[in-house]
Amino acid sequence: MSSTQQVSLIGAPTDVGAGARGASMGPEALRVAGLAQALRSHGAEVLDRGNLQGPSNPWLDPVDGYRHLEEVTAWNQAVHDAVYGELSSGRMPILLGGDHCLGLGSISAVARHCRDTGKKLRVLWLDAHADFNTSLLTPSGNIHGMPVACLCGYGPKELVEIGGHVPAIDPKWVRQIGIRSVDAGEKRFVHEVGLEVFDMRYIDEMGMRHTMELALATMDANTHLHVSFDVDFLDPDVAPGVGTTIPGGPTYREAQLCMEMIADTGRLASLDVMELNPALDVRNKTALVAVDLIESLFGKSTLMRK
Ligand code: B3U
Ligand code: MN
Ligand code: MN
Repeated sequence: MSSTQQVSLIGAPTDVGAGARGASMGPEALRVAGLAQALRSHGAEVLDRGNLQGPSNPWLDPVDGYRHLEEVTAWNQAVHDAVYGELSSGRMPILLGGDHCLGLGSISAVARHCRDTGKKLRVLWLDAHADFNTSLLTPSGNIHGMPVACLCGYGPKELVEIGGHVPAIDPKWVRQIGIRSVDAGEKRFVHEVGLEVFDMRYIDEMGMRHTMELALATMDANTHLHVSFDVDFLDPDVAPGVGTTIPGGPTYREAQLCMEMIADTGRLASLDVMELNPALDVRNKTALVAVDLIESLFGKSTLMRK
């Protein structure tokens, strides 16, 4: 790393896009687990910007295929503005979720910044889910199952327009890793759009090393790498504190390798840490694992490397 990383932590304490309550406590659990100190120990200069504010969770049924669309829009607008502001002042935003609907606000801001600066964008979506539902395909109406589709231009006007450019991103810029729960209609749509997905079957057969080599290929010095880390990416044995645990995820070691290989590129420029649900966690174990993995993302390595 040539110069000191200037990192800004942005808390987004909401669960308006989720089907379970509790991700609203995620930012504080990550702070309690020592995220800022851990980043500083790897040479980053860290500012904690505190928490964004937005509407409370009304806990209502979906309307026309969307649950809490108005509240989700308000939170995503706040996230977009905060992330865009940090990037504009040359800092690296780390969004502390909050549920994954906020990946829309975060990545639409990153995409806008890349348009401003002429950078190429690569998005790594680490998740058990593809998050590629639409109002017609969703089984739940929960918008945390829709952010990738919205970013690619498939979603309600108020959401797809948040970054000021529709679509915010091209599906070709995305690599999904760890996927193992996709709804039937969503699956067809993922294929139709041509999203590049490295699902658990692929990781089982080819290994995490080969998977990451492909997911990180064809980046260059002009690439902005964004990682959207849904904590349910991890196997529930390692990370029980999430709203939707899906068995059969990456082990602790596989996840470490994934993070280390991202760090090795030196291109990481923004990050989301999403869906941590302290109400379902065990003694903050999942937050501690997330912090540990983020340390690897910031260059913590064993003696073999440096
Ligand atoms: N695909 C399901 C479940 C889901 C998506 N993301 C999460 N859960 N965390 C849905 O409701 O869209
Ligand atoms: Mn997700
Ligand atoms: Mn997920």
